[in-house]
Amino acid sequence: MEEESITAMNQQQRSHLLHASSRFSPPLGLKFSYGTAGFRADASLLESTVFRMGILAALRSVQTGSTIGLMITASHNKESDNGVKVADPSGGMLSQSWEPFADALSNAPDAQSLVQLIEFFVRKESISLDGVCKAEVLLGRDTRSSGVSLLEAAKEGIASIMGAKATDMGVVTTPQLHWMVRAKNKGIEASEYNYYEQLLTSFRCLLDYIPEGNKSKNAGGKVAVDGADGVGGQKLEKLTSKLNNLTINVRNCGDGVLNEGVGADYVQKEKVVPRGFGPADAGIRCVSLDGDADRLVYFCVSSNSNNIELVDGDKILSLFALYLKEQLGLLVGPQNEKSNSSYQPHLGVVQTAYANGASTDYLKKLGLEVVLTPTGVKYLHEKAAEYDIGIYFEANGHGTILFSDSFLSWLETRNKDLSSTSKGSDQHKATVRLLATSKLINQAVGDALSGFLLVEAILQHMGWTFQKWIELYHDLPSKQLKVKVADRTAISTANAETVVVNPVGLQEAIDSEIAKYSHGRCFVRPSGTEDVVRVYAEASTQEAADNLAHSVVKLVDQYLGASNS
Ligand code: NG1
Ligand code: ZN
Repeated sequence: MEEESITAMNQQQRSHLLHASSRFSPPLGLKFSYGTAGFRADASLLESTVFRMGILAALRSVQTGSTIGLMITASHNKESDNGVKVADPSGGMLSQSWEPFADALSNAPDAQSLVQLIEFFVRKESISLDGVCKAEVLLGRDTRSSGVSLLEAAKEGIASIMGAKATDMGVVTTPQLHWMVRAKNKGIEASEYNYYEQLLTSFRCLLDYIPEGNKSKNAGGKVAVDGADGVGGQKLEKLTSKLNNLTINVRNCGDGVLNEGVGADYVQKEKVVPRGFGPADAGIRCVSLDGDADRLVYFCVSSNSNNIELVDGDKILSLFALYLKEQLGLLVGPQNEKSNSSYQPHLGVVQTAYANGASTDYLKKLGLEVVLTPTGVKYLHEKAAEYDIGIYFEANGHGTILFSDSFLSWLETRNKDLSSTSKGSDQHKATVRLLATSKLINQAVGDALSGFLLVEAILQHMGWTFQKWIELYHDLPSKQLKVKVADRTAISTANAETVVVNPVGLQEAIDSEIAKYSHGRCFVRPSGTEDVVRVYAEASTQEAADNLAHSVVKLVDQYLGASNS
């Protein structure tokens, strides 16, 4: 039997990999899982996992013949945690078909079994490792101090695939790295400078195309931004002086502890002001980014307490949906109605079960198609990509707008035609605005910086005050709790996580609790990022939502044998 002829890895590569891997042993007794947002754990436990993800990223690059991204971040988690995730050639998340390989790699007990796993995988996927492969991985990290040594581990992982090149993009936001991967694979220069240029040019274009009547109404003004003491605030500061009519005051840029009492996750979950904000900010638009700047929420501070009015991902999505529906209406006539145009672009909205029920009602009343997917941006993203324009947001502020390639090329042609036949017409303006929106909003992942600029441009376009946006609809009171259980995988769900399938009987018990409340809605699901089961409840009053959530926590305890709650 000629072993060499059927193997996809030559001997030199095999011993190189074995040698490099022997320096990175995984911690004993731990099981890693790629989860909904890559691997996350205490940073001290992650060296071998990050090294192995370097290998995976390089292999993915060989297989696809494209540049791949590797980002070291634990987003909104505490500073002492870290994490790693991989970006595919489109800039989106790593293909789900590779996740089992990521899990297996990170859990291989030693160098020998790791190399065996890789050999088996490359043969199965017909990836040829002959020592001269071409692969490129763009690396990025957030501001966590542990990121420095983890980045070195990633570089060693990449270097263990002979011929693979690692390009360090430095400290960047997660969406910047995803944007760069996408840009690189489209032949655009993948620099931070280019990213800012694209954002600024498209933002200015949207301002130039504000309807005459709204130009002077509520234009620009003051915004205060909470940077979560992470990378986002630092990056936004590079833009502030270039944003003509906006006065942006960026706080929490890194002097305090990352994500501690600050950031989008804190503000959205606790519904109080972040550190550095208070009653003096009443009346102005306040924005909170998360630790790696892929999420944003707005909030309005109360003049006499630390309470806030939260403007979450659902309301950002609703603003975007309203604006895009208006532009499509100008372009091809109202959606869902007969029009003269032969082409009816399909606009869709994607949410999860965490979306406030009031937002879903509002969107449906607008006549929009709304679908729910399970939690995790990869699911929302995949669904949104099925539309000509797909808008997706999680309530926590992660989301973006995807424009299909076919719709964009149709728009380009339409724009060219209209600029020669009816320049300045409503139709022409709509094509310009839609094209600029597709460049401003990150096509790879949710991006707090580009989302922020789009919100600001749309508010000016509409001539709206912050208050007017807040009052678009009124959120139903809600409560989120988490339950520590012995084994969260004992819960399985269906219908976009709205129904518990296992353990049998739990859903019926939840249903009879819900029935006691007006506007009651409640669901439970195992978290993909923490070892807990999450409980979400909604009802017509805060007290009722709290009670419903607490009684369902007790049911979860009962059915799953909680370790504590
Ligand atoms: P899990 O832990 O699976 O609930 C959380 C968020 C998700 C998503 C991921 C990744 C909630 C309820 N869940 O997932 O929406 O953002 O983290 O960061 O906010
Ligand atoms: Zn994040």
